[in-house]
Amino acid sequence: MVTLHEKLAQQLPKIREELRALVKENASKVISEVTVEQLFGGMRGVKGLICDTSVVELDQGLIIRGRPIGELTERTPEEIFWLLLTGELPDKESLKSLQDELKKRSGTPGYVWDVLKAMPADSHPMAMLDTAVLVMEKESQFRKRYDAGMKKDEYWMPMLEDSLNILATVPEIAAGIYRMRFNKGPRLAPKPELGMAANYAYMLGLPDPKGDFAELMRLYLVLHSDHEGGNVSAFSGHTVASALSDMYYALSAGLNGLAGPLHGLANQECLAFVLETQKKFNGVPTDEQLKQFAWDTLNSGKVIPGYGHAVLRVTDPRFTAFLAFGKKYCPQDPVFQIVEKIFRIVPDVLKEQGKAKDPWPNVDAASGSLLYHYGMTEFAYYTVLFSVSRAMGICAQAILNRAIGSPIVRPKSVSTEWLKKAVKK
Ligand code: HAX
Repeated sequence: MVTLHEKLAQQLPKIREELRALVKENASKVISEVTVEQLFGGMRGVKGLICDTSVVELDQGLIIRGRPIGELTERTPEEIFWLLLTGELPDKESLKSLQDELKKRSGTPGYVWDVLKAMPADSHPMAMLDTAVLVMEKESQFRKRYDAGMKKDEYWMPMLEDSLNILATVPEIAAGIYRMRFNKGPRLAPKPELGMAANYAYMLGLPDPKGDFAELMRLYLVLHSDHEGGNVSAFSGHTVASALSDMYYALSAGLNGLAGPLHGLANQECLAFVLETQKKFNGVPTDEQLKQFAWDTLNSGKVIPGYGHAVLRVTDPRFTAFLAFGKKYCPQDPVFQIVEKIFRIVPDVLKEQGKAKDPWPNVDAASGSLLYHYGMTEFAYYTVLFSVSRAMGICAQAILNRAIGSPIVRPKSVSTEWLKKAVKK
């Protein structure tokens, strides 16, 4: 049995050595170039970052350390965190050691609740979560050790400490926000012995007589855990961490990006779209009705939430996993049936319109309908669930970036005047 700390301590020196040699031998080799379109297009497709936790292939979707996400859907979030960091799945004892670590670190500082209670009652749950993470910055081991003087090779260790402390408390904070923000009654004390997913499901306090909702939470936390390094939340987190800001600053920053409607907030918009469809047609629409509604939505200048992706060009395998869950657990639910029907109708409409490069569903197209089925009807909360999961990826990336001595991020910007001159040459 090895602990996560021991495993990384074994792996990292070799990885560092390999990377140093790789950079030294290939320092001036060109692997990407930037066109003017990319300059104005959110740097789409420009290869300018290293991320080893996961890759997103346009024809396959998320692959965590060489394993397609579709092969990981039976795993627990703790196993995924280990995999993200080490490239391997833990054996039983190692997994238990990680779960014990998280159990030991569970318990949210009282001042977090005081701060959350002081926020306006109609604050967005994401603003509450990001504030809670930031306010815990004073707990940072990285900052303490950095202030005391620490060798660069050791930076990853307190980053791991901070990450474990964060991952041990974030589900409790997130569940507390749900109960507080939506008047669900007092907070429920954590039961960390249940493991991350079932504990989170329990603390949310929704009725779950058969344990299906806990199962959905497990799947949800696995599927959203990481999505390589260039998406808004991962890249924001990475940029902030690169200034040697600690994990609390970096995670809060990353999650602020996740709160945007083109990124993590899309899941709340997706369900709103599905429910709007249901209301308009008084139930599940016919194929023709749905097709017309999709066109009306596009013609009014709106996007179809849950469809399209900056990288993917196939149905997101995470959507496929949620669809399979819905087919197993709630096939008769009309909201889920609308999600299935949208999947049958909308890609052809988007293809016919010809604007979206990817006409297929992304992860957000199905998840909301499943949460809704289990009684979580507060859409504004959905991105918090996403955040609890994505915290694993952002933390894992930050730990590894510290380990390989990632320098401060500082791409060069140019002015439009400069560009005008440059393209004339
Ligand atoms: N409906 C209608 N039009 C769409 C569309 C959709 N679902 N997806 C893309 N388009 C349009 C774009 O608005 C863009 O139009 P303009 O040229 O008029 O600006 C055009 O198609 C080309 O866009 P693209 O290159 O295919 O897509 P981008 O890489 O720019 O953006 C987005 C990717 C996911 C933001 C985009 O597809 C979108 O807005 N989808 C709907 C919102 C959504 O589902 N977001 C969640 C994404 C998953 C995620 O990150 N979760 O965290």
